[in-house]
Amino acid sequence: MYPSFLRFTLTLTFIFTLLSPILCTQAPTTNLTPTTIPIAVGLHGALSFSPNSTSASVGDILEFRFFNGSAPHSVVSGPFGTPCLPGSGGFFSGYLEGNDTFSVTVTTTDPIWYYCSAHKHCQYGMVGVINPPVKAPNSTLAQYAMAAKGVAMAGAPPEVTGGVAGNGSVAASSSAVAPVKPVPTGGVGRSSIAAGGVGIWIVGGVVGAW
Ligand SMILES: [Cu+2]
Repeated sequence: MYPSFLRFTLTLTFIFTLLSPILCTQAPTTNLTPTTIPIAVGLHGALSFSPNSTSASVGDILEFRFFNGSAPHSVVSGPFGTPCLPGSGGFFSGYLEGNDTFSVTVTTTDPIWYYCSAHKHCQYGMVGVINPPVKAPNSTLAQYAMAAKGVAMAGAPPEVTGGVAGNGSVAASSSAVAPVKPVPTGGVGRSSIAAGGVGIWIVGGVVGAW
C-alpha cells in the first residue's frame, strides 16, 4: 500500500522506537555517582597513589583502585606526625591487588594523610593526602614523605577497617592495565552483545512481515 521509501522510513522509525530503551542502557557505567573520587594505587607498577593530593567534601567517596604491581599494596590513614603508622578511627584496606577497590566515605574536611604499609613502600614515597592543609609549609605532603623515609617499619591495623572492599570495577576505566583477576560478567560488554542480537532479529521480523 505504502510507497517503498515510506515503508522503509516507517520500518526504521518502528525499529528505533523498539530499540531506544535498549540503546539508552548502553550509557557509560563510570561516574554514575559524581561524588566518587578515584585514586589509582600502584598504577603501572609504580609505588604511588595517583593523584596523591586530593580535595574531597564530607560525603564524597574515595575509591582506591588497585592496579597490577610487583606486590600487593594497601592504603592506611594515619597522623601527619607519625608517618607510615596508623591512627585511631582511620581506615586500612588490607593488602589488595589488580582490580580490587577500597572505598572510603569522607567524614571530615580535615587533612587525611595516608600511605601504603606494604614492605617499605611508605618509606619509598607511597604516600598521599586528602584535603592538604592550606597553610604550608609545616604540613605538606613533601614533608610527610621526607619524614617517612626515616621510619624503621611501617604499621597497619590488625584488620581491615574504615571502608568497603570491592572487585572488578577497575578494568573498564583503564585500557592501559590488563586485569589479573577475572572480571565479573554481566557488565556493559555482555548487554551490548544481547542488544545487537535483538536488533538484528527485529529488523528481519519487521521487514518480512510488512
Ligand atoms: Cu605499596
